[in-house]
Formats: sequence, C-alpha cells, structure tokens
Amino acid sequence: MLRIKRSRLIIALIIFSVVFWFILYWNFTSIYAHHKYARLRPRLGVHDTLPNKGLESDDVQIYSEIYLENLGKVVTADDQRNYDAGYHTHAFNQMLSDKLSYIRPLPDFRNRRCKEIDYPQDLPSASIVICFFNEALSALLRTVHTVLERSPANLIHEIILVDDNSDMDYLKTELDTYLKSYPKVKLFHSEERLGLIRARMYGAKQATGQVLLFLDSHCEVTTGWLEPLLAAVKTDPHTVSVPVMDIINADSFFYEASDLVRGGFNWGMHYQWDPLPPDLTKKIFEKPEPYPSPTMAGGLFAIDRNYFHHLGEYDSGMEVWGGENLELSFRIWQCGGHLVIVPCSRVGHIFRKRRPYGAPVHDSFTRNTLRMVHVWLDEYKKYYFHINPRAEDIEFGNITGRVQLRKNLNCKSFKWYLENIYPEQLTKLPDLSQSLHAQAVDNNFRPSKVIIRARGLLKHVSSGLCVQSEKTVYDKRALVQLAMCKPGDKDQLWFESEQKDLRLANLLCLDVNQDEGLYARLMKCKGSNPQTWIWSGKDSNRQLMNYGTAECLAATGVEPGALLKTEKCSESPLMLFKLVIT
Ligand code: LR7
Ligand code: MN
Repeated sequence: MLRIKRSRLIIALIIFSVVFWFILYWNFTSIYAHHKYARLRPRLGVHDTLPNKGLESDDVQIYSEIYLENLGKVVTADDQRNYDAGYHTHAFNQMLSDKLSYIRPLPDFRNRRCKEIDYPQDLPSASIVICFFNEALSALLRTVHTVLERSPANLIHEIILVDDNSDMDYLKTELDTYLKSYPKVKLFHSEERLGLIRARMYGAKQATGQVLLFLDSHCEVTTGWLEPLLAAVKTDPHTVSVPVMDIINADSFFYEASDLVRGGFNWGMHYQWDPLPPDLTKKIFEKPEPYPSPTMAGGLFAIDRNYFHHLGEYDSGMEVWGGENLELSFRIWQCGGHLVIVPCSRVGHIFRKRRPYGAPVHDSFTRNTLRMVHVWLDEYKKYYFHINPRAEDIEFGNITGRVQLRKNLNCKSFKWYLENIYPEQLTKLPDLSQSLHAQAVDNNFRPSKVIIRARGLLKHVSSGLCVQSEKTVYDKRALVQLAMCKPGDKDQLWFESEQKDLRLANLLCLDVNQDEGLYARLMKCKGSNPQTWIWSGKDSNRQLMNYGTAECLAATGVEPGALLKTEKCSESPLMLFKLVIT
C-alpha cells in the first residue's frame, strides 16, 4: 500500500515540476521578448508579438482583405489624426502598416514549378542595400525582417541601410539601438541629403558581399525570393536580375499578384510595364526561367558588385529621384550586359500614388532624364524632345564624364538597342510632323487628394455618340462603348481630375488594357500611366492621349456599341472627342 502511494507521489512530483519549469520558462521568454521591444512598441504601435515569427504559417486567411480592412478602420478622433498624419508623411496607410506584424503570412504567387528547381549550393552571398528618406519605421523594419526571415542565412552577407539624412528622430538613435540585436544589419547615416541615386552609390561603397541587391525601403520579400536572383547572377556575372514586383496596396496593405510583364518606356522617357507576348507567357508558365527585359523599374535588382563598379555605378550627377533606372537599363544592354526578370522571385512593394518628399532641385526627373537622353539616345533623342519640348531649356549639368564612360566601355548605339532589345518601340516612334504630343506632363508629382477639374459627357465628335460602360458603371474591367447621349444620366457622367484621369460616375477610371488589344476599360483608380489622359489639339478638335501607351483614344466604329481602344495618334476623325460640360 505504502509503496504504491510513494510511487504515485513521485510521479505527481515529476509532473508538477515539469509543468512548473515549463510555465516558468514560457513566462520568462515572453517577459524577455516584451522587455526587448517595449521601448519601440509604443511608437510603432505594432502587435504584441513583434517581430512575429510565429505568424509565419499557411493561414493567409487572417490577412484577408476583410481582416485588413477592419484592422485599418478609423474609430476614434485619435485614429483619424493618426491616419491623416500617416498619409501626409508617407503617402500610404501608415496607421495600418504600424499595426501589422513584420512577418505576416503572404500568399505564394510563384509558379508551382519554381518550387521544384534546385539551385546551386555555392550561390554568391548578397549585400542587401536599402536606402531610405523619412521612411515609416514599420515599413522599413518589415523590409529588413522579411529579408532576414525568408532568406537562407548564408546568402545574406549583410544588410546595409542608408539613412539619407532623414528628419525623424526615430530613424536615428532609436533605430540604431533596435538594430544592435541584428549584427548583420549595418546602418549608415548620411550627413547630407544624397538623393536615392547617390545614396545607393554610398551604400554600395560600404558593401563587401559578392552581389549587391538593392531594395526600396517599403518592401516585403516572399519565400524563395533570393536564390533565383543570385543564381542568375552566378550563371553570368554580367546579368542583372530583377524580381517580379507584387503590389502591396498602399491603402489596404493587401498583397496582390502582378502579372508577368516586361519593363519598357515611352518616348516621354517614362518607365512602363509592357505585357509579355502570349507565346512567351506560355513558355514561362511551362518553364519559369529568367527572361530578358528592355528596362527595369529601378528599385529592386541584383548585380554582381564588381560588375556594378566596372559598369560605372550610377551617374552621380543625378539628383534625388527618377531616370536612373532607364539610364542603367540602357547602359547594361548597350555595354554588353543582360537584364532579366526572374519569375520565381517575388517581392512586394508599396506602390503609392505620389511621392511624399520634396527635392532640393526642381523636377529631378526631367533633369536626370536629360542627362540620360544626351548620353545614351543618339539620334533618337529628337523623339524625346518632340514629346517634351520644354525640356530643351532645362539645365542638366556636365555630362562629359558619362560620355567618356560610354566610350571607355565601348558601348553599342541606341539604334542597336532598339533593333535588338526593344524592337516594338520602333513601331511607336512619334510622328515628328505632328505637334500632338507637345504637352509636358510631370507624371510623377500627383496631387494627393483628387481634385475634379471638369465633369460632363465624353462625346465622340464624328458619331455624336457618348462614351459609357459596356456593362454597369460599377463593373471593374468592363470595356467602354459608344451609346446615344443621355445628358444628366450619371452612367455617362465623366469626371476629369487634376491628376489627369477620367472617372466614370466618379467611381472607376478609364484605363487601357495592355494585355488584350489595348481596349479602353474601367478600372479602380490607381493614378498609373495607363490611367493618365492628356488632351491635345484645339477645343472642338481634341484627342485624348494615353500616357501608358503613348497612343490616342479611338472609337472602333461610329455606331452605338462600338468599343474604344488606343491607337497610334493620327488625323483620324475616330480619335476626336470632347468633354461636354454639364
Ligand atoms: O531622396 C531620397 N532618398 C532616398 O533614399 C528619395 C528616396 N529615397 C529612397 C526611398 O525611401 C525609397 O526607399 O529611395 C527609395 C525609392 O524611392 P521611392 O519609393 O519614393 O521611389 P518609387 O518606388 O516611387 O520609384 C521607382 O523609381 C525610382 C526612380 O528613381 C527608383 O528607381 C525606385 O527605386 C523605384 N521603385 C521601384 O522600382 C519599385 C517598383 C515601383 C515601380 C515602377
Ligand atoms: Mn518605392
């Protein structure tokens, strides 16, 4: 009897002590974690679980659109202030960003064949270079934490953060302290505002990894993003590799997949996304290998460090923002390199409608573009000036160093580039005999609030018909068509905004479907190039040029039901429209 009781006692004691130690350990670790992030949490307002590794799971549900919408709801007056201030400073929903943990589950949009690829064991390691100016701390740290969490540790040589002389205190001492726990992350503070181009050069100088991998400061990388980018550079060190850029919605933070596209440009030297030819799409679907791209968006790419220096880094005469992406793209191709998009690597980027910061120089985009145009475009620069005549009077500094670089590297002509890398662009040369495009648009400084300039019927002159949705006005992706005019009917009421988009019933924007035949359709307003329309010509004789395609809106017929698309601008009466103010 006594013996049995004693053994029961021992078992009970063992169970008790296991439970006791477990509870103690559990408490200790959470108290420790709490202590570690307590200082940052009030400022960040981030979940208790920060940085939340535990959330990495397949449970994408909890970050569904509805979840995010609720999380971002403005309830109190304080919320409203916070919300407005966040938009004002960062042009995205900072309040929501601050509430999301750093590692959140994201959908895996990779082609399933990507997961079957075996990458070499001896991939080069990367110095990740992230420059920022006045970035939201939560967005910046989300970039850093996703990189640390979703990359094989041996492939991350270091993460170099370059603070481009930001104004905020939290990006100085506080961030320094926080990053002490992450020895691979090195933070440099620039003593003057360098602008993103010189800031990247500064970052690259500090780097010692074999490959430089640039990211914007508001990204989230996804599982498996790094290996294919490095593999492309390893295969050929003169190859520059770019991931697929998914969209982190600036308002809802919903993670949306991008289509597979290529980088292009229009003759205003604005970057644009071009759809892939259908046969290439099919090929990549069957075998998701890197494919060539005429240009890149600029923010996210991997390049062999020695090659970056050999190729002349960046043009240090470029200021703050813009143009450097096309310059580097042309330089890569014309001087013997390759630029590829890697479909198995997907990185999210917060796409915002305006840039929230100013620049010490007025219109850095045009100034930088001019430097690029004069060094790389040869006789094709006349097309740029045709689109942008005002640019001829703008000062752009001394470019002799860059012209010399082009000579030293023995680079090919722009004609060669167009004929071999971007032949489609040769079919889109502006007609120099027409001064149609003679309107300068600074597409990159958009007002944050939508200001409506005019409203009315969008009348097609030669048919006398009006433009409306093919379906109900509320339908995303619906095409637009001509119909009998119905003055006063809201289904035909177009709103022309200050940022040069055309909104039907003030709800959806006129957009061009670049994937299927350039038909005009209705889409959620994004402020993108395909949603930017510029009137040209005199009052009764006006055309609507689309900034995404650099083509004009045209009716495909003159009868009710005729669809609209964009076509190369011409004298055709099918291209004449007017906004009849109501
Ligand atoms: O003075 C500055 N100093 C900086 O360090 C201004 C900006 N920056 C930082 C900034 O904090 C950010 O991390 O530079 C980075 C890029 O600035 P953004 O995010 O304001 O630029 P963007 O995303 O609007 O612009 C795209 O085009 C730029 C042209 O100069 C750069 O090449 C950006 O890197 C590029 N972003 C991308 O390619 C991501 C995809 C977007 C598209 C298209
Ligand atoms: Mn960006």
